[in-house]
Amino acid sequence: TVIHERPSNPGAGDEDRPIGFGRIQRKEDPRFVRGKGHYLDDIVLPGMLHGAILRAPVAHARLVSIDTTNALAHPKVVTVITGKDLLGLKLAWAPTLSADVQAVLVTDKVRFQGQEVAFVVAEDRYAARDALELIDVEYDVLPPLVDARKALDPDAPVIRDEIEGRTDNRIFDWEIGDKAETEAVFASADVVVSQEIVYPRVHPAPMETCGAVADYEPVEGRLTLYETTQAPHAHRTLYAIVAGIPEHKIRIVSPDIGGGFGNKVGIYPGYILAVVGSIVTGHPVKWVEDRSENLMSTSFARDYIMQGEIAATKEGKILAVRTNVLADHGAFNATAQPTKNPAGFFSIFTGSYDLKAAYCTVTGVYTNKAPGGVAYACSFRVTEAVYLVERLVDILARKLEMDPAELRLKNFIKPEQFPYANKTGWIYDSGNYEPAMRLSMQLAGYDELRREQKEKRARGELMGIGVSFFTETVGAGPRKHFDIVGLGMADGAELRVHPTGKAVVRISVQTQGQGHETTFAQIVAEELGIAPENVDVVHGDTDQTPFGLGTYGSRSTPVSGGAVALVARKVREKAKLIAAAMLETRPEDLEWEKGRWFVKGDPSVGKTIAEIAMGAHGTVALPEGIDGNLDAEVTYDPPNLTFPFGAYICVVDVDPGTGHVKVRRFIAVDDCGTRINPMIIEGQVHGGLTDGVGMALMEIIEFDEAGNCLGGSFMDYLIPTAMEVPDWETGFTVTPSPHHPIGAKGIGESATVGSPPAIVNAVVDALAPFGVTHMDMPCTPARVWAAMQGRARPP
Ligand code: MCN
Ligand code: CUN
Repeated sequence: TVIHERPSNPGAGDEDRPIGFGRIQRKEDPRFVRGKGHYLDDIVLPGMLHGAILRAPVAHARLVSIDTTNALAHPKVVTVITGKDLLGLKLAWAPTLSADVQAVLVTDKVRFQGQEVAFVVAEDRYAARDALELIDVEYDVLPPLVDARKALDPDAPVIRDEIEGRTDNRIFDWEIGDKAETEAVFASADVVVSQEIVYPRVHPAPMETCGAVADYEPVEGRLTLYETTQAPHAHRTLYAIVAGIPEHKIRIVSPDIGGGFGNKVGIYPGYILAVVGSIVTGHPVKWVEDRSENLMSTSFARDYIMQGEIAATKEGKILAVRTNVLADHGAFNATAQPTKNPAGFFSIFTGSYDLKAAYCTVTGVYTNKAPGGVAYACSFRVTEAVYLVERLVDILARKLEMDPAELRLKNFIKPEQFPYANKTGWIYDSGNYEPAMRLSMQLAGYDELRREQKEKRARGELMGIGVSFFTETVGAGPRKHFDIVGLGMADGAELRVHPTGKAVVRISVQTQGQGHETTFAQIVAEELGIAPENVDVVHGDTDQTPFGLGTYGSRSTPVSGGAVALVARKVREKAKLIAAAMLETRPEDLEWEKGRWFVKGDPSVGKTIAEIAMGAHGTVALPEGIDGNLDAEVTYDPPNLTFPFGAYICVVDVDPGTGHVKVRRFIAVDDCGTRINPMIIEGQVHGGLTDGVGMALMEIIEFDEAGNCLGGSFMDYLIPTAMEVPDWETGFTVTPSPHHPIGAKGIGESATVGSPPAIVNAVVDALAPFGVTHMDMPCTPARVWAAMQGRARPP
């Protein structure tokens, strides 16, 4: 492990322009900062029509009738599609990514507020929206189920009564770990603490909402679908299966994406409706949702009610963790996650500690809420896992009257224990936790902060210091263990080096702001020794890129990054053979230096990659079996996931009069193994920390008793701005992944995973004088104030 302290925000004007890894400015930014990005809504096709969705005003209701006569009479309306029409096309229900089905348009019953009821196609967006009000729908309102805790009550309304034989709202029961062993450890432990910990429903709320432009060409039967998607290839295969259009006649194009955060993994009814609209009208159809539609109907995140318990010796040796989880999946099980993992990667709730036992059960239930569940930089629910264990460790520290940082240091998995097999079946690839924790404490001035806190407490001021330490599991596959609807999680890469030595690399993952056009070029640059600006990265078009499963769970660098490194190495080896032919020598007599093969012992005689590329395409007599190009392709199936980690410290001040929490400082030390572009990594961390402030202090999607969504606009669903966040203080350690081709681990979700517990731990620490040991997110002024009065909730 190498330990660095790099000041955060080193500023622009960084002159460092390495060939390969390093802090280079993003290649995509010139187009974004000049307003030349090309987003979905920028797409305009000749003859294009516009779609709008009529949505249910209630959460649970029998559909009695729909009358579209008046809407159809609108002069600009071309067609109106209802659930009945889709039944005729066998498209009323579509498979979800979790082996359930979801209604594309309501045919029988409304199951959440905002659900899709009818689709209007008109000449322009305004007419389409106006016509929605001309549709008459009669509903027979039913009692809604909004409290997941009541979902399994015998008298609960059965939400999915369209499924034959279904009499309750249970989706799945899942368990992992050794129950008996864990019970035994708990029974013999000196100290056990328990706490109900709720991770509320939140929403990724990307800046760009979801949308699609469908262009069906009937003569050849070709569908071109422009979509806001994080996984173009997986989508194409699913459309082929669902719509029966041959896969080779479907082209998915994912243009510039204005943020995804997991919101753009699934297939939404609107996408399918745009396709149906195009087939029915013979015109391209654009559908773009508005902000409320995005917040109310697309993939939410979390909604886990966790009963947690932690067992330890009285000296503070943590022995075991156990938890029962009630998972609210909404009206359809549409979470985007590997088939074998109904609770995602939640089973990493064992955290960064060397436990004797661990056990968990997760029960998934239907409620009258929007579907989704795996989104918002969650690393497949590592967010919930880390929040659970890091809150429990803090509660334990309080009980034992130990410093929370010391308690963590005492229990970390030791460097010599890696690769470490935890109690729920993960093999942590590499880690060195103590130096990261010590570095964060040093950057924070931890002891000094504790002294300051003591003085302030004596004066009645409320200052809190929160610590969290996390280990993530990111980068699924291998394909033998992980699939999405049967598609194994591996990714392809194709690399072409053109005659003049300029390269194009084609990848199957999708950038939504993470800077792949820069970092993937840097991987090729590092391996081939050519400048990153001479490598173009192509993604987001199934006609232009090799098959692969797409971007989520921070898998791009771990999987696709591995593919890109390996394809570049393949090109380098091919270049060696061609160079040998050009130099009339044997390949084994050549040696590599960045960018060039040369003759051992005679460095002046050699060929650069550009010269070799020209040779390959030229008239040089090529060795047997070598084609006349400098191209290669690979599909990379990773042997394991990668396990990045980090140590976070948060300092808050709480206003004793109002309960307002101010995040004064935040120190984040991350370890994502080999760092490709430190500037991009810092950007990812800054963004994720900001997410954390949002979730810990502001964001929540709640429902009233009637099932009305209370977070359907940015007036109600508060997201943080620069005003609510401090200047982030970052540091890092480097513990490479032993199995990844370049030693890199994912970083895209680390800060979102690691920061909420640090912030909540800080708030609870600030409220210690009131005897508060836990409070649920978001720690809004009203809730903090209530906690200070000894109440669980504001009145
Ligand atoms: N990187 C690096 N060195 C490493 C690891 C990563 O330089 N050791 C770089 C990568 O090359 C890439 C970026 O950091 O440019 C993020 O890489 P990675 O961790 O592989 O994550 P992904 O690219 O797969 O991005 C997905 C992740 C997820 S799942 C969510 S959710 C999220 C996140 O990224 N959504 C984002 N960060 C986001 N950032 C932006 N701007 N927008 C989103 O929608
Ligand atoms: Cu869980 S959000 Mo990201 O994995 O796309």
